[in-house]
Amino acid sequence: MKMKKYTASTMPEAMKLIRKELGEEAVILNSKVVYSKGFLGLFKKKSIEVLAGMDSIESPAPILEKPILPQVQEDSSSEEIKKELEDLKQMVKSIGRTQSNRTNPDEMEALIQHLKEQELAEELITSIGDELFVHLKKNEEDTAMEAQLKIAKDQLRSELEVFPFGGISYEKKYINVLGPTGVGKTTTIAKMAARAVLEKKKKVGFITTDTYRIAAIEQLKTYAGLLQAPIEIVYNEQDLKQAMHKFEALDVVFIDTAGRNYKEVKFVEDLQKLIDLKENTETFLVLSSTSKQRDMEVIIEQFKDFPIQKFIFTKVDETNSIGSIVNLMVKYKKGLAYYTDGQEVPEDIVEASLDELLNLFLKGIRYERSS
Ligand SMILES: Nc1nc2c(ncn2[C@@H]2O[C@H](COP(=O)(O)OP(=O)(O)OP(=O)(O)O)[C@@H](O)[C@H]2O)c(=O)[nH]1
Ligand SMILES: [Mg+2]
Repeated sequence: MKMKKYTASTMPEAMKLIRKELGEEAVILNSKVVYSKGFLGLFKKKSIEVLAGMDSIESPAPILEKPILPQVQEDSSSEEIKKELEDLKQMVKSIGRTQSNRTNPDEMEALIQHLKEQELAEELITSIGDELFVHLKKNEEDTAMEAQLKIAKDQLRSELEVFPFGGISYEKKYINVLGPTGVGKTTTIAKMAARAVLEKKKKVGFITTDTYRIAAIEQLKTYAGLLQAPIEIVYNEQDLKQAMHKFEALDVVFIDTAGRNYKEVKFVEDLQKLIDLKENTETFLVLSSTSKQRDMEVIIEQFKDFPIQKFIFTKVDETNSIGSIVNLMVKYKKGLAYYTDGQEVPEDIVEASLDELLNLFLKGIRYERSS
């Protein structure tokens, strides 16, 4: 690939130069705004520096009198080379994006800073930064935060809209709630169950496999009692079968599990045997938004054999940075069912929607519920 740096006072001017020299097939590998020194720091002149590249294979081939290779062979090999070059081009582009070294206009710093404080993944910040950069170059007067927020929102929307949002579908009878110790599984079950009873008029029941601690059973019993819903404690497959039988007439059954043994692979395997995951079950993984992203990734890996449809993030009231919610959804291609924002049952739970998440994410530094 042939590469060359061009300097011009505007982007269109730079593009003109590039097209003239490298032709229509030239690709922009990087661009940045540079300021000339100026007299005593005054009268600084702004210009655009663009790094452009050109695949020599794509330039018009010289016309040969006699083809050197049979036509068919030439076609297939040049196709292969073209494809390789295309891959290479994409690679160069993606390197350029993540290691972006352009000088951002000052106007976008506040928003970029907010995204960093939210601990949004670097690639996502870069993709938003690219959009902001283009916008600010095109409309130099329109630096308003409102316009910038809209761009950031649209960019995040395009990353997230492919994933499912929203709570219990009520299409499956069993709601299997998994997650590490103390993230708020039992509390979140109580909140979801209260909504199912109060808002959806469903007949609910509870199964707990958390047989390690009396307190855990008592905790769920208290919530079940408040909702006048039955609860079954399950120690083995036989118990589970009986509980399922007893709960035949119910609409929704919440399955609570102990968090503390997820580190032990054997327990995860036992649990899988205990609960027939294929049959009529919706599975959520509960994570606390106060955890470190790296730790959450380890947990997600541990649960990779479970058919997790959506995440639930708890404790968003206890953190200032919720970028990890977005990062993990994108990284693991999962939806978002709910997030919870306090200890009060049943109030402190929000059914997730893409708009709600974007508002929450792009709001001021401190969390406040947007509705
Ligand atoms: N601030 C805040 N606290 C929460 C939230 N959700 C749960 N908690 C608290 O977190 C603590 C643990 O909640 P549990 O529901 O017992 O957690 P768990 O995942 O069932 O825990 P184990 O069963 O021990 O694995 C409790 O003190 C809850 O009140 C939330 O959204 N915000
Ligand atoms: Mg619990």
